[in-house]
Amino acid sequence: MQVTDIRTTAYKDQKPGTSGLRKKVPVFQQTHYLENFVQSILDSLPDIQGATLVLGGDGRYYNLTAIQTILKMAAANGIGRVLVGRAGLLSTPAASCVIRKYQAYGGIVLSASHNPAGPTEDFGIKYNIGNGGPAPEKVTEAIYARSLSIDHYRILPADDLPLDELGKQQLGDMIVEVIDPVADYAELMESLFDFEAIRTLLGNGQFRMRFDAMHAITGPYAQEILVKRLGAPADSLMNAQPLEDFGGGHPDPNLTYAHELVEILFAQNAPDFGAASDGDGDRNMILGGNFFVTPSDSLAILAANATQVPGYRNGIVGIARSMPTSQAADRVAEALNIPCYETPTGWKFFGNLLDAGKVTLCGEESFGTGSDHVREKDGLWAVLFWLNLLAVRKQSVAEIAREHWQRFGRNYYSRHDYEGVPTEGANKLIDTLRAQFATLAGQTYGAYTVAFSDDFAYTDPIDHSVSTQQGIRIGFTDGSRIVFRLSGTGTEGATLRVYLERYEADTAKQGLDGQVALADLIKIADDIAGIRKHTGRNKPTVIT
Ligand code: G16
Repeated sequence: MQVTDIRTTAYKDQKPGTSGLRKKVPVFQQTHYLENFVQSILDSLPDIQGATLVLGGDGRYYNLTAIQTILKMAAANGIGRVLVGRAGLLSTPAASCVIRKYQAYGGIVLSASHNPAGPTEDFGIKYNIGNGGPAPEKVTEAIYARSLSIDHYRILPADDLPLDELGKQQLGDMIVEVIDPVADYAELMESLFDFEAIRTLLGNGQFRMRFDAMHAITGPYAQEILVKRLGAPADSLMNAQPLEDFGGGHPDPNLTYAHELVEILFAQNAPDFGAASDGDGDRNMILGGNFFVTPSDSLAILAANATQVPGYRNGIVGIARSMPTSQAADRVAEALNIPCYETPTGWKFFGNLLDAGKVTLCGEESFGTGSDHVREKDGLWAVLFWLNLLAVRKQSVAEIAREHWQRFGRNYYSRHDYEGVPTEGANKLIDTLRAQFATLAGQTYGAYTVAFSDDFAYTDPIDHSVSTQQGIRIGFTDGSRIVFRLSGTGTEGATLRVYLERYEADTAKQGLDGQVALADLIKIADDIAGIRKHTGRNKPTVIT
């Protein structure tokens, strides 16, 4: 079959954000837009002739169209073999698992994560390297640089391949192997957790759980693992049928967007355990009956209890958290006498630490938790970890969390998001903060005195690469913090994120509602940054 060389013109807006290139579907549907970016990826990778790539996505609208195009381009560019999930499906952690297990060169993952899906909603594409993790900045920068000068791409003029049956097919000189998207991942989970103990818990006739797949990718994974292998009743799963438009929902597992699950878990006679995952299966939210575990607390609790779970029985070597994530995990690391690393937002920053064996567990406030078992955050992994803990400790979610606070203190924590605000106002807000760096330290706001303010910068301890301007920190003398960042994953205007944290050691004062405990800091954030003025909003879109 003859490879076709197609002339194209570069687009100037293909700069990957926090996690790959995310745009509205109509943007991807522009002439050659997807092809330009795919060719830019392939052109940026050295020695790919004959290599094996993994390909799959979260099943959202445009997933299959993009998969067919990418297969034909991979064949035209000399890729030797592509492992593609059946029907083009692979959750993000499963893609990472498959890349690692089959020692693939890398993978292309199609997802806009938790962003809504459909003909006028979001689509995304990212490249993962051979360790199974998101490409580091030097790779994404090379891809972007290539996208600015690209003038042709290569594609094989072939019919679309059938992707619904497992097995091998030939596309030009390339082999396309359709794989079961769930099997390898399920096997990995079974190697990490005590499935027998969880099976006993789920089958004891008393324990009740709900898992909300939000009509996104984790439905089939939850069906296989929770229902088939662990014996959870079928009605433990909600919205388990993946849909191209995620049922019109916003599959972001937080208190606002997973409200159907939240209402069930906060009702009278609530189930014992509730969890949700996002569009591509890498995020998680953990709930107990009438109890919400913040992602920051979840990381700290998993770390403190890791040895109770088979996969981590020998202990953890270190923890990493993104800068805006609360410092709850730091306290656990200190008690365990292991290091805790603070990285910029973006799972890609954990890759080097995991590869170097410096950390075992990682987590982010943005509902991401994971470990060295793959190189992505992993929603169902976190759910299984919690179920394993509940099975072993024979306590409720709330009891485990409260005991944790008694031992380590409680880091009250909340994030306020202002979504889709005008970019100009958001940038002005950040500039206003930067302009105050020289004068903020020493200023007093009620009971709080500013100790420092800065732009977070990170030097990777392994490859020494430097990332600057990763969020504005305002630290107070009592250890409280306010952090301001503009999201790198949105596709409409700007999203301002305000992260608030206060530590409470006194066990008598640990039972407050988070928003109440943080009320003073919430006001101070507005006083210092002029949030209302610059965003034109008088309240956040999402509070987590
Ligand atoms: C991505 C990244 C995460 C990051 C999150 C939020 O998650 O992988 O590391 O914390 O975005 O980023 P931002 O605050 O820039 O919007 P996902 O689940 O969207 O791939």
